[in-house]
Amino acid sequence: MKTILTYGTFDLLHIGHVNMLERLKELGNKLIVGVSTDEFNLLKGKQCIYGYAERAKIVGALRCVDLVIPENDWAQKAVDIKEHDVDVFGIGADWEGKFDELQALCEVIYLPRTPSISTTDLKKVLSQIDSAAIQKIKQGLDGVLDIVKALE
Ligand code: C2G
Repeated sequence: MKTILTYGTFDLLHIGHVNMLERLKELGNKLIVGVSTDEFNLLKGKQCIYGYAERAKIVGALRCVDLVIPENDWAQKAVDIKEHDVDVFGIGADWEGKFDELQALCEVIYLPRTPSISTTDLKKVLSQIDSAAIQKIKQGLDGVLDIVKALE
Protein backbone atom coordinates (compact mmCIF):
# COMPACT_ATOMS: atom_id res chain seq x y z
CA MET A 1 0.00 0.00 0.00
CA LYS A 2 1.44 3.34 -1.11
CA THR A 3 -0.21 6.28 0.69
CA ILE A 4 -0.29 9.80 -0.72
CA LEU A 5 -1.15 12.90 1.33
CA THR A 6 -2.11 16.39 0.27
CA TYR A 7 -3.92 19.43 1.68
CA GLY A 8 -6.03 22.27 0.38
CA THR A 9 -9.06 24.50 0.73
CA PHE A 10 -10.89 23.10 -2.35
CA ASP A 11 -13.56 25.82 -2.39
CA LEU A 12 -15.83 25.80 -5.49
CA LEU A 13 -14.15 22.55 -6.60
CA HIS A 14 -12.89 22.94 -10.17
CA ILE A 15 -10.84 21.09 -12.80
CA GLY A 16 -7.55 22.33 -11.34
CA HIS A 17 -8.33 20.66 -8.04
CA VAL A 18 -9.56 17.45 -9.70
CA ASN A 19 -6.49 17.24 -11.98
CA MET A 20 -4.20 17.58 -8.94
CA LEU A 21 -6.04 14.98 -6.89
CA GLU A 22 -6.20 12.48 -9.76
CA ARG A 23 -2.48 12.97 -10.53
CA LEU A 24 -1.64 12.39 -6.88
CA LYS A 25 -3.78 9.25 -6.70
CA GLU A 26 -1.96 7.85 -9.73
CA LEU A 27 1.24 7.88 -7.64
CA GLY A 28 -0.07 5.31 -5.18
CA ASN A 29 -3.03 3.30 -3.92
CA LYS A 30 -4.50 5.51 -1.18
CA LEU A 31 -5.03 9.28 -1.33
CA ILE A 32 -5.64 11.19 1.90
CA VAL A 33 -6.75 14.81 1.56
CA GLY A 34 -6.51 17.34 4.39
CA VAL A 35 -9.28 19.88 3.76
CA SER A 36 -8.67 23.23 5.42
CA THR A 37 -11.21 24.02 8.14
CA ASP A 38 -13.02 27.37 8.11
CA GLU A 39 -10.95 28.53 11.09
CA PHE A 40 -7.67 27.58 9.33
CA ASN A 41 -8.81 29.30 6.15
CA LEU A 42 -9.15 32.54 8.14
CA LEU A 43 -5.48 32.13 9.10
CA LYS A 44 -4.74 31.53 5.40
CA GLY A 45 -6.64 34.71 4.56
CA LYS A 46 -9.28 32.80 2.57
CA GLN A 47 -13.03 33.53 2.75
CA CYS A 48 -14.82 30.44 1.36
CA ILE A 49 -18.19 30.18 -0.40
CA TYR A 50 -18.68 26.65 0.95
CA GLY A 51 -18.10 25.81 4.61
CA TYR A 52 -15.79 23.01 5.73
CA ALA A 53 -18.53 20.34 5.89
CA GLU A 54 -19.58 20.93 2.26
CA ARG A 55 -16.01 21.18 0.96
CA ALA A 56 -15.02 17.98 2.79
CA LYS A 57 -18.09 16.14 1.46
CA ILE A 58 -17.48 17.29 -2.14
CA VAL A 59 -13.79 16.27 -2.06
CA GLY A 60 -14.68 13.00 -0.32
CA ALA A 61 -17.16 12.17 -3.10
CA LEU A 62 -14.37 12.03 -5.69
CA ARG A 63 -13.50 8.47 -6.76
CA CYS A 64 -9.78 9.20 -6.42
CA VAL A 65 -10.04 10.30 -2.77
CA ASP A 66 -9.92 7.59 -0.10
CA LEU A 67 -9.96 9.64 3.10
CA VAL A 68 -10.63 13.26 4.06
CA ILE A 69 -9.17 14.70 7.26
CA PRO A 70 -9.51 18.26 8.62
CA GLU A 71 -6.55 20.57 8.18
CA ASN A 72 -6.52 22.71 11.33
CA ASP A 73 -3.03 24.22 11.23
CA TRP A 74 0.28 24.47 9.36
CA ALA A 75 2.09 22.18 11.82
CA GLN A 76 -0.03 19.02 11.57
CA LYS A 77 1.55 17.63 8.40
CA ALA A 78 4.38 15.75 10.18
CA VAL A 79 1.91 14.22 12.64
CA ASP A 80 -0.45 13.19 9.82
CA ILE A 81 2.43 11.65 7.83
CA LYS A 82 3.41 9.48 10.80
CA GLU A 83 -0.15 8.64 11.84
CA HIS A 84 -1.21 7.56 8.35
CA ASP A 85 2.13 6.01 7.35
CA VAL A 86 2.35 8.34 4.35
CA ASP A 87 4.84 7.53 1.56
CA VAL A 88 4.43 10.69 -0.53
CA PHE A 89 3.39 14.24 0.35
CA GLY A 90 2.31 16.06 -2.81
CA ILE A 91 0.95 19.52 -3.53
CA GLY A 92 0.83 22.13 -6.27
CA ALA A 93 4.00 23.84 -7.52
CA ASP A 94 2.66 27.13 -6.14
CA TRP A 95 4.02 25.73 -2.88
CA GLU A 96 7.42 24.75 -4.36
CA GLY A 97 10.00 24.38 -1.60
CA LYS A 98 7.63 25.35 1.23
CA PHE A 99 7.35 21.83 2.67
CA ASP A 100 10.84 20.44 1.97
CA GLU A 101 11.39 19.79 5.68
CA LEU A 102 8.92 16.89 5.33
CA GLN A 103 11.52 15.07 3.21
CA ALA A 104 12.84 13.72 6.53
CA LEU A 105 9.58 11.76 6.83
CA CYS A 106 8.48 10.92 3.27
CA GLU A 107 8.95 11.78 -0.39
CA VAL A 108 7.87 15.37 -1.13
CA ILE A 109 6.69 16.36 -4.61
CA TYR A 110 5.34 19.55 -6.16
CA LEU A 111 3.16 19.07 -9.23
CA PRO A 112 2.35 21.68 -11.88
CA ARG A 113 -0.93 23.53 -11.38
CA THR A 114 -3.65 23.53 -14.05
CA PRO A 115 -3.34 26.90 -15.79
CA SER A 116 -6.05 29.58 -16.10
CA ILE A 117 -8.46 28.31 -13.46
CA SER A 118 -8.71 29.33 -9.82
CA THR A 119 -11.38 29.72 -7.17
CA THR A 120 -10.52 33.42 -6.98
CA ASP A 121 -11.25 33.85 -10.73
CA LEU A 122 -14.48 31.85 -10.42
CA LYS A 123 -15.65 34.12 -7.60
CA LYS A 124 -14.92 37.19 -9.75
CA VAL A 125 -16.92 35.77 -12.70
CA LEU A 126 -19.83 34.87 -10.42
CA SER A 127 -19.92 38.35 -8.87
CA GLN A 128 -19.86 39.96 -12.36
CA ILE A 129 -22.77 37.75 -13.49
CA ASP A 130 -24.79 38.85 -10.47
CA SER A 131 -24.15 42.54 -11.06
CA ALA A 132 -24.83 42.25 -14.84
CA ALA A 133 -28.15 40.51 -14.16
CA ILE A 134 -29.14 43.08 -11.55
CA GLN A 135 -28.26 45.88 -13.98
CA LYS A 136 -30.52 44.36 -16.67
CA ILE A 137 -33.43 43.98 -14.26
CA LYS A 138 -32.94 47.56 -13.08
CA GLN A 139 -32.97 48.86 -16.68
CA GLY A 140 -36.19 46.93 -17.31
CA LEU A 141 -37.82 48.38 -14.20
CA ASP A 142 -36.71 51.90 -15.13
CA GLY A 143 -38.42 51.41 -18.52
CA VAL A 144 -41.64 50.34 -16.80
CA LEU A 145 -41.48 53.34 -14.46
CA ASP A 146 -41.06 55.67 -17.47
CA ILE A 147 -44.22 54.21 -19.07
CA VAL A 148 -46.17 54.55 -15.82
CA LYS A 149 -45.08 58.17 -15.45
CA ALA A 150 -46.08 58.91 -19.08
CA LEU A 151 -49.58 57.51 -18.41
CA GLU A 152 -50.09 59.62 -15.28
N1 C2G B 1 -4.45 23.60 -7.81
C1 C2G B 1 -4.02 23.25 -9.08
N2 C2G B 1 -4.40 24.00 -10.14
C2 C2G B 1 -5.20 25.08 -9.97
C3 C2G B 1 -5.67 25.43 -8.69
C4 C2G B 1 -5.27 24.66 -7.61
O1 C2G B 1 -3.29 22.26 -9.25
N3 C2G B 1 -5.56 25.81 -11.07
C5 C2G B 1 -4.00 22.78 -6.68
C6 C2G B 1 -3.15 23.57 -5.70
O2 C2G B 1 -1.82 23.67 -6.16
C7 C2G B 1 -3.27 22.71 -4.44
C8 C2G B 1 -4.70 22.14 -4.56
O3 C2G B 1 -5.10 22.31 -5.93
O4 C2G B 1 -2.33 21.66 -4.48
C9 C2G B 1 -5.68 22.87 -3.66
O5 C2G B 1 -5.61 24.24 -3.95
P1 C2G B 1 -6.30 25.28 -2.92
O6 C2G B 1 -7.67 24.83 -2.61
O7 C2G B 1 -6.03 26.65 -3.41
O8 C2G B 1 -5.46 25.03 -1.57
P2 C2G B 1 -4.24 25.87 -0.99
O9 C2G B 1 -4.69 27.23 -0.62
O10 C2G B 1 -3.14 25.71 -1.94
O11 C2G B 1 -3.99 25.09 0.40
O12 C2G B 1 -1.27 23.43 3.89
C10 C2G B 1 -1.44 23.53 2.50
C11 C2G B 1 -2.60 24.41 2.14
O13 C2G B 1 -3.76 24.02 2.86
C12 C2G B 1 -2.85 24.36 0.65
